[in-house]
Amino acid sequence: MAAARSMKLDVVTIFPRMVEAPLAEGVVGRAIQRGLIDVRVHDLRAHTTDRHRSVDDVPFGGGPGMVMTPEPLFRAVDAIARERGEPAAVILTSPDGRLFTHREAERLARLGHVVVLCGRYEGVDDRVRHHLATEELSIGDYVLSGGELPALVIVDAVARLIPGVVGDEASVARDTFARGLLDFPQYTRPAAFRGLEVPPVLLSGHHAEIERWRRREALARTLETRPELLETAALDDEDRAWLQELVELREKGAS
Ligand code: 4GX
Repeated sequence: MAAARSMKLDVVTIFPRMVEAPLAEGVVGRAIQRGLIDVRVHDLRAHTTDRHRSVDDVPFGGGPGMVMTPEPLFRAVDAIARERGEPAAVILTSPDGRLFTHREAERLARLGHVVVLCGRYEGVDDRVRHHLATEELSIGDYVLSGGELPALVIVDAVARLIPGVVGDEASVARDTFARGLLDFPQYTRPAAFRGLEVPPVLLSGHHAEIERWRRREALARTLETRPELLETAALDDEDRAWLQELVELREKGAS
């Protein structure tokens, strides 16, 4: 059988060290060492042509702040395409993008080669958005000082979905957003800690009961903190009956 070609990821940034250091640690660091993912970080300034290596300029029409200039970004992607092959997607990280979700991570993990452009300053020249980026993604509704953390978030979430990156495939499939529900509570030893005891069912050895308890806890947590997830989660009749019970209990408690 042909060896699986590892997923290629390229990150373009004016702060390469800010991206490189986190990538060297943990699950992602190990995946890179093992050749399961091939991540390169590119210094945008290496693709400038002027004496000052500038990557930004004042906005046409006036206004505060600076805008990332198109030339270095286009040149960086051209160089990546030459050295690494044509990417399947060029992502611009920006608060104006579509929300990056687990579903988006699953889609990107199937692409084979993805470039992430880290925006800085007030943003990028709109010709980058229209003619270089193939998509624009936001990691959430808050304002960061640059696209480097979003790029790391995207690389991390995508890397975990590449076969072999996370040791236990079953645990990836069981993850919160893969299942559509929040996680059930986890405990480890000791069984009693400063007088706080682990739920007895977990020590009972009754696997069916443990599964039922976990399912119920996951449903209760989801109802409490992320009720909108229940609209799209796969629920059976027993789940619905338990949720109904929780809602009734809550109504009694409130009155
Ligand atoms: N999820 N930021 C990007 C500059 C910028 C603005 C517009 C391109 C277009 C963010 C987020 C985020 C702050 C990174 C503004 N670049 N990115 N930067 N939230 O807040 O992705």
